[in-house]
Amino acid sequence: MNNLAQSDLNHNLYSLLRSRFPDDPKAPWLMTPAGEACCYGDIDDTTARYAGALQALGLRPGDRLLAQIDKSPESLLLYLATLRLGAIFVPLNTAYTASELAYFLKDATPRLFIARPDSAEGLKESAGAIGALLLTLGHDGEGTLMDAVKTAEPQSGIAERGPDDIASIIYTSGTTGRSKGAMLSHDNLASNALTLIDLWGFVENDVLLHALPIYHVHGLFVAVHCAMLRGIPMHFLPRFDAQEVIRHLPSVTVMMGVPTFYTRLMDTPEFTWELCDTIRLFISGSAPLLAQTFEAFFAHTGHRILERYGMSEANMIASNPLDGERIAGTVGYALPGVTLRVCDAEHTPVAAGQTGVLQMRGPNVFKGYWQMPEKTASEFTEDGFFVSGDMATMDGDGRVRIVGREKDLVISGGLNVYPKEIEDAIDVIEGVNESAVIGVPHADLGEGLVAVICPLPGAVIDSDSVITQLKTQLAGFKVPRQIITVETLPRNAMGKVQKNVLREHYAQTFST
Ligand code: MLC
Repeated sequence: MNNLAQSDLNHNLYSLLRSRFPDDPKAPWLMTPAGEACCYGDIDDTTARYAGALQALGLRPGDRLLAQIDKSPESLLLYLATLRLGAIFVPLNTAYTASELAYFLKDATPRLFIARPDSAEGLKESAGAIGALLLTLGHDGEGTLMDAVKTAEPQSGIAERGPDDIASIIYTSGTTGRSKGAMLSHDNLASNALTLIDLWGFVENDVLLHALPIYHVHGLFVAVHCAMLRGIPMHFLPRFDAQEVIRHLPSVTVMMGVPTFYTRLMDTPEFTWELCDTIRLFISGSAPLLAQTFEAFFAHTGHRILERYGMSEANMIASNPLDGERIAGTVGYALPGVTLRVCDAEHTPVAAGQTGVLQMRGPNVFKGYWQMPEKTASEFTEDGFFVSGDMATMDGDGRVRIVGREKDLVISGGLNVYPKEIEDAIDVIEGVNESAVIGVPHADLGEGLVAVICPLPGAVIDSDSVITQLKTQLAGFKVPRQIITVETLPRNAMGKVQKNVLREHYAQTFST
Protein backbone atom coordinates (compact mmCIF):
# COMPACT_ATOMS: atom_id res chain seq x y z
CA MET A 1 0.00 0.00 0.00
CA ASN A 2 1.41 3.39 -0.98
CA ASN A 3 3.01 5.33 1.85
CA LEU A 4 1.61 2.87 4.33
CA ALA A 5 3.83 0.63 6.35
CA GLN A 6 3.71 -1.36 9.58
CA SER A 7 6.09 -0.72 12.38
CA ASP A 8 6.21 -1.18 16.14
CA LEU A 9 7.06 2.48 16.37
CA ASN A 10 3.96 3.52 14.53
CA HIS A 11 2.05 6.06 16.64
CA ASN A 12 -1.08 5.66 14.55
CA LEU A 13 -3.92 5.41 17.08
CA TYR A 14 -5.58 2.71 14.98
CA SER A 15 -2.52 0.55 15.51
CA LEU A 16 -2.88 0.87 19.29
CA LEU A 17 -6.61 0.20 19.21
CA ARG A 18 -6.15 -2.87 17.02
CA SER A 19 -3.49 -4.26 19.34
CA ARG A 20 -6.14 -4.34 22.10
CA PHE A 21 -8.90 -6.13 20.19
CA PRO A 22 -9.98 -9.29 22.09
CA ASP A 23 -8.55 -12.63 20.92
CA ASP A 24 -12.04 -13.95 20.28
CA PRO A 25 -13.09 -12.56 16.88
CA LYS A 26 -16.73 -13.01 17.84
CA ALA A 27 -16.39 -10.65 20.83
CA PRO A 28 -19.08 -8.00 20.35
CA TRP A 29 -17.97 -4.43 19.66
CA LEU A 30 -21.16 -2.48 18.88
CA MET A 31 -24.69 -3.54 19.65
CA THR A 32 -27.45 -1.57 17.96
CA PRO A 33 -30.94 -0.99 19.40
CA ALA A 34 -32.27 -3.40 16.75
CA GLY A 35 -30.18 -6.12 18.38
CA GLU A 36 -27.57 -6.39 15.66
CA ALA A 37 -23.96 -6.85 16.73
CA CYS A 38 -20.70 -5.87 15.05
CA CYS A 39 -17.77 -7.90 16.27
CA TYR A 40 -14.20 -6.91 17.06
CA GLY A 41 -13.06 -9.59 14.64
CA ASP A 42 -14.69 -7.76 11.73
CA ILE A 43 -13.25 -4.29 12.35
CA ASP A 44 -9.91 -4.83 10.70
CA ASP A 45 -11.23 -6.24 7.42
CA THR A 46 -14.06 -3.73 7.24
CA THR A 47 -11.89 -0.67 7.89
CA ALA A 48 -9.42 -2.03 5.31
CA ARG A 49 -12.24 -1.89 2.74
CA TYR A 50 -13.26 1.59 3.84
CA ALA A 51 -9.62 2.69 3.72
CA GLY A 52 -9.31 1.23 0.22
CA ALA A 53 -12.31 3.24 -0.92
CA LEU A 54 -11.10 6.45 0.71
CA GLN A 55 -7.67 6.04 -0.81
CA ALA A 56 -9.13 5.38 -4.25
CA LEU A 57 -11.12 8.60 -3.83
CA GLY A 58 -7.87 10.46 -3.31
CA LEU A 59 -7.55 10.69 0.48
CA ARG A 60 -3.89 10.73 1.57
CA PRO A 61 -2.15 10.97 4.96
CA GLY A 62 -2.59 14.49 6.34
CA ASP A 63 -5.66 15.22 4.19
CA ARG A 64 -8.83 16.22 6.01
CA LEU A 65 -12.02 14.20 5.81
CA LEU A 66 -14.94 16.35 6.92
CA ALA A 67 -17.96 14.41 8.11
CA GLN A 68 -21.42 15.64 8.99
CA ILE A 69 -23.17 12.33 9.41
CA ASP A 70 -25.57 10.53 11.70
CA LYS A 71 -24.31 8.25 14.41
CA SER A 72 -24.14 4.66 13.18
CA PRO A 73 -21.71 1.73 13.14
CA GLU A 74 -20.71 2.85 9.63
CA SER A 75 -19.81 6.35 10.82
CA LEU A 76 -17.58 4.90 13.52
CA LEU A 77 -15.94 2.59 11.00
CA LEU A 78 -15.34 5.63 8.80
CA TYR A 79 -13.53 7.34 11.70
CA LEU A 80 -11.34 4.28 12.25
CA ALA A 81 -10.57 3.93 8.53
CA THR A 82 -9.57 7.60 8.36
CA LEU A 83 -7.18 7.10 11.28
CA ARG A 84 -5.84 3.99 9.61
CA LEU A 85 -5.06 5.91 6.41
CA GLY A 86 -3.27 8.62 8.40
CA ALA A 87 -5.80 11.23 7.26
CA ILE A 88 -7.42 13.73 9.63
CA PHE A 89 -10.99 13.12 10.79
CA VAL A 90 -13.04 16.32 11.17
CA PRO A 91 -16.51 15.54 12.59
CA LEU A 92 -19.22 18.19 12.67
CA ASN A 93 -22.37 18.58 14.71
CA THR A 94 -25.29 17.31 12.63
CA ALA A 95 -27.30 20.38 13.67
CA TYR A 96 -25.14 22.80 11.68
CA THR A 97 -26.98 24.59 8.88
CA ALA A 98 -25.72 24.93 5.31
CA SER A 99 -24.43 28.44 5.98
CA GLU A 100 -22.47 27.26 9.03
CA LEU A 101 -21.11 24.38 6.98
CA ALA A 102 -19.82 26.71 4.31
CA TYR A 103 -17.41 28.16 6.90
CA PHE A 104 -16.14 24.75 8.02
CA LEU A 105 -15.58 23.62 4.45
CA LYS A 106 -13.60 26.73 3.64
CA ASP A 107 -11.58 26.52 6.83
CA ALA A 108 -10.81 22.80 6.86
CA THR A 109 -10.34 22.50 3.07
CA PRO A 110 -11.08 18.77 3.17
CA ARG A 111 -10.26 16.39 0.33
CA LEU A 112 -13.46 14.47 1.09
CA PHE A 113 -16.70 15.71 2.57
CA ILE A 114 -19.14 13.06 3.75
CA ALA A 115 -22.68 14.35 4.27
CA ARG A 116 -26.10 12.87 4.93
CA PRO A 117 -27.95 11.94 1.72
CA ASP A 118 -30.83 14.35 2.35
CA SER A 119 -28.57 17.38 2.81
CA ALA A 120 -26.07 16.59 0.04
CA GLU A 121 -27.85 18.39 -2.77
CA GLY A 122 -27.72 21.74 -0.96
CA LEU A 123 -24.04 21.32 -0.13
CA LYS A 124 -22.72 20.51 -3.59
CA GLU A 125 -21.87 24.09 -4.41
CA SER A 126 -19.90 24.82 -1.20
CA ALA A 127 -18.02 21.53 -1.55
CA GLY A 128 -17.27 22.17 -5.21
CA ALA A 129 -16.03 25.68 -4.47
CA ILE A 130 -13.13 24.34 -2.41
CA GLY A 131 -12.52 21.31 -4.59
CA ALA A 132 -13.77 18.76 -2.05
CA LEU A 133 -15.31 15.54 -3.26
CA LEU A 134 -18.81 15.12 -1.78
CA LEU A 135 -20.04 11.66 -0.81
CA THR A 136 -23.00 10.57 1.25
CA LEU A 137 -23.58 8.27 4.20
CA GLY A 138 -27.02 7.77 5.72
CA HIS A 139 -28.00 6.44 9.15
CA ASP A 140 -28.68 2.99 7.72
CA GLY A 141 -25.35 2.88 5.94
CA GLU A 142 -26.82 3.90 2.58
CA GLY A 143 -25.22 6.41 0.21
CA THR A 144 -22.41 6.86 -2.27
CA LEU A 145 -19.65 6.23 0.25
CA MET A 146 -20.92 2.69 0.77
CA ASP A 147 -21.19 2.18 -2.98
CA ALA A 148 -17.47 2.99 -3.17
CA VAL A 149 -16.68 0.70 -0.22
CA LYS A 150 -18.48 -2.24 -1.83
CA THR A 151 -16.23 -2.23 -4.86
CA ALA A 152 -13.01 -1.10 -3.17
CA GLU A 153 -9.74 -2.98 -3.11
CA PRO A 154 -8.98 -3.47 0.63
CA GLN A 155 -5.94 -1.62 1.98
CA SER A 156 -4.76 -3.59 4.95
CA GLY A 157 -1.78 -1.51 6.04
CA ILE A 158 -1.74 1.14 8.71
CA ALA A 159 -0.22 4.50 7.75
CA GLU A 160 2.97 5.33 9.61
CA ARG A 161 2.28 8.28 11.90
CA GLY A 162 4.51 10.12 14.34
CA PRO A 163 3.43 11.15 17.85
CA ASP A 164 2.61 14.73 16.85
CA ASP A 165 0.82 13.95 13.61
CA ILE A 166 -2.77 15.11 13.71
CA ALA A 167 -5.48 12.47 14.01
CA SER A 168 -8.49 14.73 14.31
CA ILE A 169 -9.60 18.34 14.26
CA ILE A 170 -12.47 19.22 16.57
CA TYR A 171 -14.11 22.56 15.98
CA THR A 172 -14.90 24.64 19.02
CA SER A 173 -16.86 27.88 18.90
CA GLY A 174 -14.84 31.05 19.27
CA THR A 175 -15.26 34.18 21.40
CA THR A 176 -15.04 36.27 18.25
CA GLY A 177 -17.70 34.18 16.56
CA ARG A 178 -15.23 32.29 14.38
CA SER A 179 -14.91 28.57 15.14
CA LYS A 180 -11.42 27.25 15.82
CA GLY A 181 -10.26 23.77 14.87
CA ALA A 182 -8.43 22.12 17.78
CA MET A 183 -5.77 19.79 16.33
CA LEU A 184 -5.41 16.59 18.35
CA SER A 185 -2.52 14.28 17.62
CA HIS A 186 -2.48 10.49 17.67
CA ASP A 187 -0.49 10.62 20.92
CA ASN A 188 -2.85 13.19 22.48
CA LEU A 189 -5.72 10.76 22.01
CA ALA A 190 -3.82 7.58 22.85
CA SER A 191 -2.25 8.89 26.06
CA ASN A 192 -5.56 10.19 27.35
CA ALA A 193 -7.45 6.97 26.67
CA LEU A 194 -4.72 4.80 28.22
CA THR A 195 -4.87 6.92 31.36
CA LEU A 196 -8.66 6.80 31.58
CA ILE A 197 -9.10 3.04 31.30
CA ASP A 198 -6.96 2.61 34.41
CA LEU A 199 -8.27 5.64 36.26
CA TRP A 200 -11.88 4.58 35.82
CA GLY A 201 -11.09 0.89 36.34
CA PHE A 202 -12.36 -0.52 33.04
CA VAL A 203 -12.30 -4.32 33.07
CA GLU A 204 -12.92 -6.97 30.44
CA ASN A 205 -16.48 -7.70 31.52
CA ASP A 206 -17.62 -4.08 31.44
CA VAL A 207 -20.31 -3.04 28.96
CA LEU A 208 -20.65 0.64 28.03
CA LEU A 209 -23.90 2.43 27.29
CA HIS A 210 -23.13 4.89 24.49
CA ALA A 211 -25.88 7.48 23.99
CA LEU A 212 -23.69 10.51 23.25
CA PRO A 213 -23.23 12.11 19.84
CA ILE A 214 -19.98 11.17 18.09
CA TYR A 215 -19.03 14.58 16.74
CA HIS A 216 -17.33 15.70 19.98
CA VAL A 217 -14.52 14.50 22.16
CA HIS A 218 -16.88 13.08 24.81
CA GLY A 219 -18.68 10.57 22.62
CA LEU A 220 -16.03 9.97 19.97
CA PHE A 221 -12.81 9.83 21.95
CA VAL A 222 -13.51 9.32 25.64
CA ALA A 223 -16.27 6.75 25.30
CA VAL A 224 -15.17 4.91 22.16
CA HIS A 225 -11.46 4.74 22.95
CA CYS A 226 -12.02 3.57 26.53
CA ALA A 227 -14.27 0.77 25.30
CA MET A 228 -11.98 -0.27 22.47
CA LEU A 229 -8.79 -0.23 24.53
CA ARG A 230 -10.42 -2.73 26.93
CA GLY A 231 -12.06 -4.66 24.11
CA ILE A 232 -15.52 -4.31 25.67
CA PRO A 233 -18.92 -4.00 23.95
CA MET A 234 -20.89 -0.78 23.58
CA HIS A 235 -24.67 -0.50 23.34
CA PHE A 236 -24.60 2.10 20.61
CA LEU A 237 -27.75 4.24 20.69
CA PRO A 238 -28.26 6.76 17.88
CA ARG A 239 -29.05 9.51 20.40
CA PHE A 240 -30.05 10.05 24.01
CA ASP A 241 -33.58 8.90 24.64
CA ALA A 242 -34.48 8.28 28.28
CA GLN A 243 -36.73 5.28 27.50
CA GLU A 244 -34.08 3.63 25.32
CA VAL A 245 -31.42 4.22 27.97
CA ILE A 246 -33.70 2.69 30.59
CA ARG A 247 -34.27 -0.32 28.35
CA HIS A 248 -30.54 -0.93 28.08
CA LEU A 249 -29.38 -0.07 31.60
CA PRO A 250 -29.83 -3.60 33.01
CA SER A 251 -27.33 -4.96 30.47
CA VAL A 252 -24.53 -2.45 30.98
CA THR A 253 -22.03 -1.59 33.70
CA VAL A 254 -20.87 1.95 32.75
CA MET A 255 -22.62 4.98 31.32
CA MET A 256 -21.10 8.30 30.27
CA GLY A 257 -23.27 11.36 29.81
CA VAL A 258 -23.81 15.08 30.14
CA PRO A 259 -25.78 16.31 33.19
CA THR A 260 -28.97 16.59 31.10
CA PHE A 261 -28.92 12.77 30.71
CA TYR A 262 -29.06 12.36 34.47
CA THR A 263 -31.77 14.96 35.12
CA ARG A 264 -33.90 13.53 32.30
CA LEU A 265 -33.52 10.00 33.66
CA MET A 266 -34.65 11.13 37.11
CA ASP A 267 -37.68 12.82 35.53
CA THR A 268 -38.71 9.48 33.99
CA PRO A 269 -40.96 7.40 36.30
CA GLU A 270 -39.56 4.07 35.04
CA PHE A 271 -36.05 5.02 36.20
CA THR A 272 -35.71 3.12 39.48
CA TRP A 273 -33.03 2.10 41.97
CA GLU A 274 -33.25 -1.54 40.80
CA LEU A 275 -32.57 -0.61 37.17
CA CYS A 276 -29.08 0.44 38.21
CA ASP A 277 -28.20 -2.89 39.88
CA THR A 278 -25.59 -3.86 37.27
CA ILE A 279 -24.02 -0.41 37.00
CA ARG A 280 -20.63 0.14 38.54
CA LEU A 281 -20.04 3.69 37.27
CA PHE A 282 -22.02 6.69 36.05
CA ILE A 283 -19.72 9.38 34.62
CA SER A 284 -20.69 12.98 33.86
CA GLY A 285 -18.93 15.77 32.01
CA SER A 286 -19.05 18.46 29.29
CA ALA A 287 -21.09 20.77 31.53
CA PRO A 288 -21.18 21.46 35.28
CA LEU A 289 -23.06 18.85 37.28
CA LEU A 290 -25.12 20.74 39.86
CA ALA A 291 -24.62 19.61 43.45
CA GLN A 292 -28.40 19.16 43.70
CA THR A 293 -28.34 16.76 40.71
CA PHE A 294 -25.47 14.80 42.27
CA GLU A 295 -27.36 14.54 45.60
CA ALA A 296 -30.72 13.74 44.01
CA PHE A 297 -29.16 11.03 41.84
CA PHE A 298 -27.53 9.47 44.90
CA ALA A 299 -30.84 9.49 46.75
CA HIS A 300 -32.60 8.01 43.67
CA THR A 301 -30.10 5.27 42.81
CA GLY A 302 -27.43 4.94 45.50
CA HIS A 303 -24.83 5.98 42.90
CA ARG A 304 -22.45 8.91 43.26
CA ILE A 305 -21.95 10.22 39.73
CA LEU A 306 -18.26 10.59 38.92
CA GLU A 307 -17.79 14.11 37.55
CA ARG A 308 -14.79 14.78 35.40
CA TYR A 309 -13.58 17.84 33.50
CA GLY A 310 -12.41 18.18 29.94
CA MET A 311 -12.45 20.30 26.81
CA SER A 312 -11.92 19.83 23.10
CA GLU A 313 -8.38 21.22 23.32
CA ALA A 314 -7.19 18.72 25.89
CA ASN A 315 -9.64 15.84 26.04
CA MET A 316 -9.96 14.77 29.66
CA ILE A 317 -8.08 16.87 32.19
CA ALA A 318 -9.29 16.17 35.74
CA SER A 319 -11.51 13.60 37.38
CA ASN A 320 -13.08 12.75 40.68
CA PRO A 321 -11.62 9.48 41.96
CA LEU A 322 -13.00 6.02 41.29
CA ASP A 323 -12.26 4.84 44.83
CA GLY A 324 -11.80 8.04 46.84
CA GLU A 325 -14.36 10.66 47.72
CA ARG A 326 -16.44 12.15 44.89
CA ILE A 327 -17.36 15.63 45.98
CA ALA A 328 -20.25 17.47 44.35
CA GLY A 329 -19.24 20.74 42.76
CA THR A 330 -15.64 19.64 42.23
CA VAL A 331 -14.03 17.97 39.23
CA GLY A 332 -11.46 16.12 41.32
CA TYR A 333 -7.77 15.93 40.58
CA ALA A 334 -5.50 16.36 37.56
CA LEU A 335 -5.24 13.15 35.54
CA PRO A 336 -1.95 11.28 35.99
CA GLY A 337 0.66 12.94 33.75
CA VAL A 338 -1.31 16.20 33.53
CA THR A 339 -0.10 19.28 35.41
CA LEU A 340 -2.70 21.82 36.49
CA ARG A 341 -2.19 25.23 38.03
CA VAL A 342 -4.46 28.15 38.87
CA CYS A 343 -2.90 31.48 37.90
CA ASP A 344 -3.45 35.20 37.96
CA ALA A 345 -3.41 37.39 34.86
CA GLU A 346 0.42 37.37 34.87
CA HIS A 347 0.44 33.55 34.79
CA THR A 348 1.69 33.36 38.37
CA PRO A 349 0.13 30.56 40.43
CA VAL A 350 -2.21 31.84 43.13
CA ALA A 351 -2.38 30.42 46.68
CA ALA A 352 -4.40 27.28 47.40
CA GLY A 353 -8.11 28.08 47.56
CA GLN A 354 -7.76 31.35 45.62
CA THR A 355 -9.55 31.89 42.32
CA GLY A 356 -7.65 32.24 39.06
CA VAL A 357 -7.53 30.86 35.53
CA LEU A 358 -6.93 27.15 35.16
CA GLN A 359 -3.87 26.29 33.06
CA MET A 360 -2.71 22.85 31.96
CA ARG A 361 0.21 21.00 30.48
CA GLY A 362 0.50 17.34 29.55
CA PRO A 363 0.45 14.73 26.79
CA ASN A 364 -3.28 15.35 26.32
CA VAL A 365 -2.94 19.03 25.37
CA PHE A 366 -3.59 19.76 21.69
CA LYS A 367 -1.11 20.91 19.05
CA GLY A 368 -2.80 24.23 18.35
CA TYR A 369 -5.67 25.67 16.35
CA TRP A 370 -5.84 24.74 12.69
CA GLN A 371 -4.37 27.55 10.61
CA MET A 372 -4.43 30.01 13.50
CA PRO A 373 -0.82 30.25 14.73
CA GLU A 374 -1.33 33.61 16.39
CA LYS A 375 -4.43 32.50 18.24
CA THR A 376 -2.57 29.36 19.32
CA ALA A 377 0.43 31.34 20.56
CA SER A 378 -1.79 33.68 22.55
CA GLU A 379 -3.42 30.78 24.41
CA PHE A 380 -0.19 29.17 25.61
CA THR A 381 2.17 30.56 28.25
CA GLU A 382 5.90 30.80 27.66
CA ASP A 383 6.45 27.67 29.73
CA GLY A 384 4.00 25.67 27.63
CA PHE A 385 0.77 25.75 29.66
CA PHE A 386 -2.54 26.02 27.82
CA VAL A 387 -4.71 28.75 29.30
CA SER A 388 -8.15 27.18 29.55
CA GLY A 389 -10.30 30.28 30.09
CA ASP A 390 -12.07 28.54 32.98
CA MET A 391 -11.89 30.14 36.42
CA ALA A 392 -11.04 27.65 39.15
CA THR A 393 -9.76 27.09 42.64
CA MET A 394 -7.43 24.30 43.74
CA ASP A 395 -7.30 22.99 47.32
CA GLY A 396 -4.03 22.23 49.04
CA ASP A 397 -4.38 18.58 48.02
CA GLY A 398 -4.96 19.43 44.35
CA ARG A 399 -8.74 19.07 44.17
CA VAL A 400 -10.12 21.43 41.53
CA ARG A 401 -13.38 23.33 41.53
CA ILE A 402 -14.51 25.17 38.38
CA VAL A 403 -16.08 28.40 39.60
CA GLY A 404 -16.72 30.40 36.45
CA ARG A 405 -15.58 31.37 33.00
CA GLU A 406 -13.21 34.03 31.85
CA LYS A 407 -14.75 33.88 28.39
CA ASP A 408 -18.30 34.81 27.50
CA LEU A 409 -19.52 31.27 26.98
CA VAL A 410 -22.76 29.41 27.59
CA ILE A 411 -22.95 25.61 27.95
CA SER A 412 -26.35 24.32 26.91
CA GLY A 413 -27.02 20.61 27.24
CA GLY A 414 -23.26 19.95 27.07
CA LEU A 415 -22.75 22.06 23.94
CA ASN A 416 -20.67 25.24 23.99
CA VAL A 417 -22.25 28.38 22.59
CA TYR A 418 -20.42 31.68 22.27
CA PRO A 419 -22.96 34.54 22.57
CA LYS A 420 -20.97 36.75 20.17
CA GLU A 421 -21.91 34.51 17.25
CA ILE A 422 -25.62 34.72 18.09
CA GLU A 423 -25.47 38.48 18.75
CA ASP A 424 -23.83 39.01 15.35
CA ALA A 425 -26.70 37.13 13.71
CA ILE A 426 -29.37 39.05 15.67
CA ASP A 427 -27.86 42.49 15.14
CA VAL A 428 -28.33 42.35 11.38
CA ILE A 429 -32.03 41.54 11.66
CA GLU A 430 -34.24 44.42 10.57
CA GLY A 431 -35.29 46.69 13.43
CA VAL A 432 -32.58 45.52 15.82
CA ASN A 433 -30.28 48.14 17.28
CA GLU A 434 -28.18 45.81 19.44
CA SER A 435 -28.45 42.64 21.48
CA ALA A 436 -26.92 40.70 24.34
CA VAL A 437 -27.18 36.93 24.56
CA ILE A 438 -26.86 35.31 27.98
CA GLY A 439 -27.19 31.89 29.56
CA VAL A 440 -29.45 31.52 32.60
CA PRO A 441 -30.35 28.47 34.72
CA HIS A 442 -32.43 25.91 32.83
CA ALA A 443 -33.60 22.76 34.59
CA ASP A 444 -33.12 20.51 31.54
CA LEU A 445 -30.14 22.04 29.74
CA GLY A 446 -28.17 23.49 32.66
CA GLU A 447 -28.11 26.84 30.94
CA GLY A 448 -30.70 28.14 28.48
CA LEU A 449 -30.07 30.93 26.00
CA VAL A 450 -31.87 34.25 26.34
CA ALA A 451 -31.51 37.09 23.85
CA VAL A 452 -32.04 40.58 25.20
CA ILE A 453 -32.76 42.81 22.22
CA CYS A 454 -32.79 46.57 22.00
CA PRO A 455 -34.79 47.73 18.94
CA LEU A 456 -34.09 50.76 16.77
CA PRO A 457 -36.27 53.78 17.64
CA GLY A 458 -39.83 53.10 16.51
CA ALA A 459 -39.13 49.48 15.52
CA VAL A 460 -41.10 46.55 16.96
CA ILE A 461 -39.38 43.21 17.47
CA ASP A 462 -41.39 40.11 16.70
CA SER A 463 -39.84 37.26 18.72
CA ASP A 464 -41.20 34.49 16.50
CA SER A 465 -39.81 36.13 13.42
CA VAL A 466 -36.38 36.58 15.07
CA ILE A 467 -36.34 32.90 16.00
CA THR A 468 -37.45 31.84 12.53
CA GLN A 469 -34.72 33.92 10.92
CA LEU A 470 -32.04 32.63 13.28
CA LYS A 471 -33.04 29.03 12.60
CA THR A 472 -32.18 29.44 8.92
CA GLN A 473 -28.60 30.35 9.80
CA LEU A 474 -27.73 28.76 13.12
CA ALA A 475 -27.85 25.24 14.48
CA GLY A 476 -30.94 24.78 16.66
CA PHE A 477 -29.01 24.52 19.91
CA LYS A 478 -27.67 28.05 19.33
CA VAL A 479 -31.10 29.63 18.85
CA PRO A 480 -32.27 31.48 22.01
CA ARG A 481 -35.23 29.92 23.77
CA GLN A 482 -36.48 33.30 24.93
CA ILE A 483 -36.37 36.76 23.36
CA ILE A 484 -36.73 39.79 25.61
CA THR A 485 -37.07 43.35 24.27
CA VAL A 486 -35.64 46.26 26.29
CA GLU A 487 -35.10 49.95 25.66
CA THR A 488 -31.42 49.97 26.62
CA LEU A 489 -28.80 47.48 27.71
CA PRO A 490 -27.04 48.06 31.05
CA ARG A 491 -23.46 49.28 30.57
CA ASN A 492 -20.54 49.95 32.85
CA ALA A 493 -18.45 53.15 32.91
CA MET A 494 -16.37 51.81 29.99
CA GLY A 495 -19.49 51.34 27.89
CA LYS A 496 -19.33 47.53 28.09
CA VAL A 497 -22.63 45.64 28.36
CA GLN A 498 -22.99 44.27 31.89
CA LYS A 499 -23.97 40.69 31.21
CA ASN A 500 -23.77 39.84 34.90
CA VAL A 501 -26.56 42.36 35.54
CA LEU A 502 -28.65 40.80 32.77
CA ARG A 503 -27.99 37.28 34.02
CA GLU A 504 -29.11 38.26 37.50
CA HIS A 505 -32.16 40.11 36.25
CA TYR A 506 -33.35 37.31 33.99
CA ALA A 507 -32.21 34.39 36.18
CA GLN A 508 -35.78 33.15 36.68
CA THR A 509 -36.71 33.15 32.98
CA PHE A 510 -37.01 29.38 32.77
CA SER A 511 -38.21 28.62 36.29
CA THR A 512 -41.79 27.50 36.37
C1 MLC B 1 -30.83 19.94 21.03
N1 MLC B 1 -31.45 21.12 21.20
C2 MLC B 1 -30.80 21.85 22.10
C3 MLC B 1 -29.69 21.06 22.47
N2 MLC B 1 -29.74 19.89 21.80
N3 MLC B 1 -31.02 23.08 22.57
C4 MLC B 1 -30.13 23.56 23.44
N4 MLC B 1 -29.04 22.86 23.86
C5 MLC B 1 -28.80 21.62 23.39
N5 MLC B 1 -27.74 20.93 23.79
C6 MLC B 1 -32.69 21.59 20.57
C7 MLC B 1 -32.82 21.30 19.11
O1 MLC B 1 -32.32 22.36 18.34
C8 MLC B 1 -34.32 21.16 18.94
O2 MLC B 1 -34.89 22.46 18.88
C9 MLC B 1 -34.76 20.55 20.26
O3 MLC B 1 -33.74 20.88 21.20
C10 MLC B 1 -34.90 19.04 20.18
O4 MLC B 1 -33.77 18.49 19.50
P1 MLC B 1 -33.23 17.02 19.79
O5 MLC B 1 -32.13 16.73 18.88
O6 MLC B 1 -34.41 16.10 19.86
O7 MLC B 1 -32.64 17.23 21.23
P2 MLC B 1 -32.34 16.18 22.29
O8 MLC B 1 -32.23 14.83 21.69
O9 MLC B 1 -33.27 16.38 23.39
O10 MLC B 1 -30.85 16.62 22.70
C11 MLC B 1 -30.53 17.18 23.90
C12 MLC B 1 -29.25 16.50 24.42
C13 MLC B 1 -28.18 16.61 23.31
C14 MLC B 1 -28.81 17.24 25.67
C15 MLC B 1 -29.53 15.05 24.74
O11 MLC B 1 -27.97 17.97 22.99
C16 MLC B 1 -26.90 15.93 23.67
O12 MLC B 1 -26.76 14.72 23.47
N6 MLC B 1 -25.92 16.69 24.20
C17 MLC B 1 -24.59 16.17 24.46
C18 MLC B 1 -23.58 17.06 23.83
C19 MLC B 1 -22.16 16.51 23.98
O13 MLC B 1 -21.87 15.36 23.69
N7 MLC B 1 -21.23 17.32 24.40
C20 MLC B 1 -19.86 16.96 24.51
C21 MLC B 1 -18.98 18.08 24.02
S1 MLC B 1 -17.30 17.64 24.34
P3 MLC B 1 -36.19 22.78 18.01
O14 MLC B 1 -36.44 24.22 18.26
O15 MLC B 1 -35.82 22.47 16.61
O16 MLC B 1 -37.25 21.88 18.54
C22 MLC B 1 -16.86 18.60 25.65
C23 MLC B 1 -15.61 18.24 26.34
C24 MLC B 1 -15.94 17.38 27.52
O17 MLC B 1 -17.58 19.45 26.05
O18 MLC B 1 -15.43 17.64 28.63
O19 MLC B 1 -16.68 16.43 27.36
